[in-house]
Amino acid sequence: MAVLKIERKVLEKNDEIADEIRKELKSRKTFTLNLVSSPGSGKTTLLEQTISRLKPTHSISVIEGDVQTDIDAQRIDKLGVPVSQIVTNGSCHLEADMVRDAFEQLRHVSSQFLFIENVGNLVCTADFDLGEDLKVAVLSVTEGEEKPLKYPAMFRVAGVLIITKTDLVPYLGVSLETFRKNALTINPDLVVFEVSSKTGEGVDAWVSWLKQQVR
Ligand SMILES: Nc1nc2c(ncn2[C@@H]2O[C@H](COP(=O)(O)OP(=O)(O)OP(=O)(O)O)[C@@H](O)[C@H]2O)c(=O)[nH]1
Ligand SMILES: [Mg+2]
Repeated sequence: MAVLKIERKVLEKNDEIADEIRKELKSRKTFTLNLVSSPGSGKTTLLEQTISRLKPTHSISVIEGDVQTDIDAQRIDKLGVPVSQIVTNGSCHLEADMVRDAFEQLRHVSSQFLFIENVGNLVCTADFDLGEDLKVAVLSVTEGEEKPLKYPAMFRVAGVLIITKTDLVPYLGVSLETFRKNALTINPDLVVFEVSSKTGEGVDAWVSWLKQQVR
């Protein structure tokens, strides 16, 4: 029982900090998205594609979360947008206090979009509010159609689902319709996009949806 109480306390503290972050970002009119997925589903590649399309018209900053290395932050830095890397040193998810610290480094820039790329993990990232407006679940077609049913938490808390690597569908014998149906079974309110960051197919639809959110 003591364990349960401590866990609740950790989450309560996290939510308090997340609310502070949300208030600050709201006052800055920054639309904040928290990208959650299993490792390697294509978050950074999607961000690269998204940023290159959004950057001509919108201001953007990025917080990268990884267990080790700043490889993803380096990839984003090449696109010329402000980026701050959180290295969790083992923790499998970002927590609000880490985001608050990373945000301090970006405080001098005001941006219309803040993308937070969470640590690749399909389970515990769902539990932690980071002060975002929206969680975006990213699921690649190589992970299997049944994943939303087996790992429902992430799909339940997300507002958007992006199914990635659609260029690989012909090689895998999977059905995009089944991915979509399984995800909507868990959360019928999900806004679903299907994209290939390799061919660019579907990325424009996602980017125009993003632009509408800040209009
Ligand atoms: N064929 C194909 N490959 C992709 C696509 N998107 C990403 N990849 C590849 O998938 C691999 C992982 O992509 P990343 O964008 O690094 O994935 P990630 O989710 O950021 O990974 P972590 O941050 O480690 O969790 C890379 O080899 C990408 O080139 C896609 O749309 N199609
Ligand atoms: Mg990444």
